[in-house]
Amino acid sequence: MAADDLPVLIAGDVHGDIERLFQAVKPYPSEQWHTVFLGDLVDYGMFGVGALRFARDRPNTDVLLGNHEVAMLWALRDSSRVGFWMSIGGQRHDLDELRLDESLQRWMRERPALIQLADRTLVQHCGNDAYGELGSTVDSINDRVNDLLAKGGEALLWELLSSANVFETQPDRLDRWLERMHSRRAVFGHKPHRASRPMTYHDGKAINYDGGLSRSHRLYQKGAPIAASVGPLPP
Ligand SMILES: [Mn+2]
Repeated sequence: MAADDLPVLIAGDVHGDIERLFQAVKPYPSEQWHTVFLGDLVDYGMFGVGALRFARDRPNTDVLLGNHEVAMLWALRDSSRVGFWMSIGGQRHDLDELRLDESLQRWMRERPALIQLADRTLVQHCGNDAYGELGSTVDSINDRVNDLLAKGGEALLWELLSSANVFETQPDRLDRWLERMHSRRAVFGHKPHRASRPMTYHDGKAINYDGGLSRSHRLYQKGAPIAASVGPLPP
């Protein structure tokens, strides 16, 4: 957890591209920034577990759960899910690595699905209000998420965290969600936008930081700038 007085750096979906991640955070020393990862550090690229460990060990950093972390944990617990997980970019060597590291498994299962910053920014993986099916506050939703991951409830969590981004095109739904969560804007990743900077919608009430960082992602577009995925949160 980080001090509230640091400026906030948001890092969108990394998907195993640790080389571009290192490059992206280099201008932002960890002691000067509160870093928030939006989840989906794993899959597609070769260094998913490496990216998770890097994020875990970076000072002043929060890491949210993405649908890909849930799919990986599901595959870890239930081997019948390995094929599905590999079909969405899962790397078998990463699963083997995670299997050997129980403290990393525990840490993953304890991650929040969403957090609220001091300036009432709500930070989450997908741009969708499906989280609300799990509770009525940030804390109660995260408690339920952690409970599901502790007790074999990955199916429900996978479904919710895989929900399509809707805030870009449904401002009324975004407004209802923000009101319900007592927040002023939502920041998310999950689906690559095609802008050169994090993509802002509805007068800044919704911001997508998934700029398609990973060169291994099926939707990677050559030349996608790093600053589309990793950058300071505007005031
Ligand atoms: Mn993703």
